[in-house]
Amino acid sequence: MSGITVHGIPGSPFLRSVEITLKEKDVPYHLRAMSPADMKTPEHLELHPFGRIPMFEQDDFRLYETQAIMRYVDECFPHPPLTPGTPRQRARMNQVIGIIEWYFFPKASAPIGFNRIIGPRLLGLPADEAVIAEAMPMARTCVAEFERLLGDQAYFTGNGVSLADIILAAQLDLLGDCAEGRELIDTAPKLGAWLDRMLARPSFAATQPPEVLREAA
Ligand SMILES: N[C@@H](CCC(=O)N[C@@H](CS)C(=O)NCC(=O)O)C(=O)O
Repeated sequence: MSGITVHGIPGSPFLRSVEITLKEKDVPYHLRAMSPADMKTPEHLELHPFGRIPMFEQDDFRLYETQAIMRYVDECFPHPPLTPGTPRQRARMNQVIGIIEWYFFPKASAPIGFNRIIGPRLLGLPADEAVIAEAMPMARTCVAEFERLLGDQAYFTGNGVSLADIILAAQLDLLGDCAEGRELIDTAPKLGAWLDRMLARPSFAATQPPEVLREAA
C-alpha cells in the first residue's frame, strides 16, 4: 500500500486533480470523502489551516495545496511522468497552471461554478447573476488564451499529458455542466476537442463528479 489518504469533497476539481494524478500512475489511495458540513471544523482546520480542500497524507507526511501534492506524487511515482522533459515544455506547463491559479479559477471558474453549480445544486443557494456576469469577460479571456496556447498540439506541452492538462480539464469539466461553461468551450474548438480527449481517459472516467452536480440531476 502507498499509505496515501486524500481528503476532500467529491466534485471539487482540485480534489479530482489529485485523484487523477494518482490514478494516472496507478497508485492506490484512500479517499476520505468530506461533506460541506465538514468544512472548517477543527478537524479540517488541523489538516488545512486555510479551510480549503484537498488535503493529502502519506503516513506521517501531510500536505495541502493541489499543485504541491500533484508535483510530489509525480516525483515519488515517476511513471508515467506528468512533467515534461524540456525547459520550454515545463515553462508552458507552469504558465498554464499559473493562468489557472491567478486568473481562471479565482476570477472565472470559481465565481461562475459556485453560483451556477455548487451553490444551487449542492448547497441550495440561489445564483448571484451579477457575479456570474462580472466573471464572464475574464472567463472569455482565459479560454481564448488556453485555445491559443494549446494550438495544434494534442496536449498543452506537446504529445504527453501534463499536470496542467489535468488541472484545467478537471475545472472545465465541471464548468461545462452549465450554460455559461458550454458557451465558453464552444468558442474554442481545439480546446473542446482536447477536453473530450482528456475526459475519455480512464482516470477521468473513474473520478466523475457526483450526479447531484450534473445539470440533468
Ligand atoms: N490553492 C488551493 C485552492 C483550493 C480550493 O480553493 N479548493 C476549493 C474547492 S475546489 C475550496 O476549498 N473551497 C472552499 C472555500 O473556498 O471555502 C489548492 O490549490 O489546493
